[in-house]
Amino acid sequence: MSELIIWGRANSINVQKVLWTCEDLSIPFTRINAGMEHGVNKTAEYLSANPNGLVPTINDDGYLLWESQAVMRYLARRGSPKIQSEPLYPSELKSAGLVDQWLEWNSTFAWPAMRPLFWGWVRLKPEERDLNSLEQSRQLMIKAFTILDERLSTSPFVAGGHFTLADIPLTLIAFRWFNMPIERPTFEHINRWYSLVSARAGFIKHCSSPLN
Ligand SMILES: N[C@@H](CCC(=O)N[C@@H](CS)C(=O)NCC(=O)O)C(=O)O
Repeated sequence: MSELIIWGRANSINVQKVLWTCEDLSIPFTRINAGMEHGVNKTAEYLSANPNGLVPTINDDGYLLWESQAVMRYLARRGSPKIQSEPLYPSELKSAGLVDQWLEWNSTFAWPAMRPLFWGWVRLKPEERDLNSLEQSRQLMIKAFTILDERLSTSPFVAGGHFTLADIPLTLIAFRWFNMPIERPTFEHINRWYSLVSARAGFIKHCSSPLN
């Protein structure tokens, strides 16, 4: 069986979700740069693997898959060479349902709330910034983090008592939140959780470089 291939630039939040998942599962991989300044993702070859022309895409011994959170679930179900006493994606129905709930919430609420703020501060030139849209995005993030903080006031991790896939995208959003020059209210429970999740090897190795 050949090594897992991950296409995607290392500074992409969606690629980082997959890299961190691999680290937690001890899955070896080769990453090929694609996207933005690296190109590749609009070539005919890439588009035949992922017609969206977005990253990440994986090739697992000929099996092609895209959509970062589908890839995370696939890898967690595919299993790990290491025994997992606290599975990233639990098989028990209700525990898995909670992981799915928060992953969906990340895709439909938290990341859409954060994206304009992130792009505005990190990827756009000062003269390109729309300050109203940045403020709207910051307010939506306060709403999202109020919901997350309430959840974390009664649950050690996002989907329950241990670290799961659901913690990964939300940690990446929190990292962006804490590293932009914005005004931030204090979220006590998010702070407690963030100090734990941001100390994990997968985050430190693949997700903690300065934002760019
Ligand atoms: N829903 C998709 C979104 C993928 C996506 O938007 N990827 C961005 C990077 S975070 C991308 O490919 N942008 C174009 C580029 O990098 O050239 C997923 O979760 O995989």
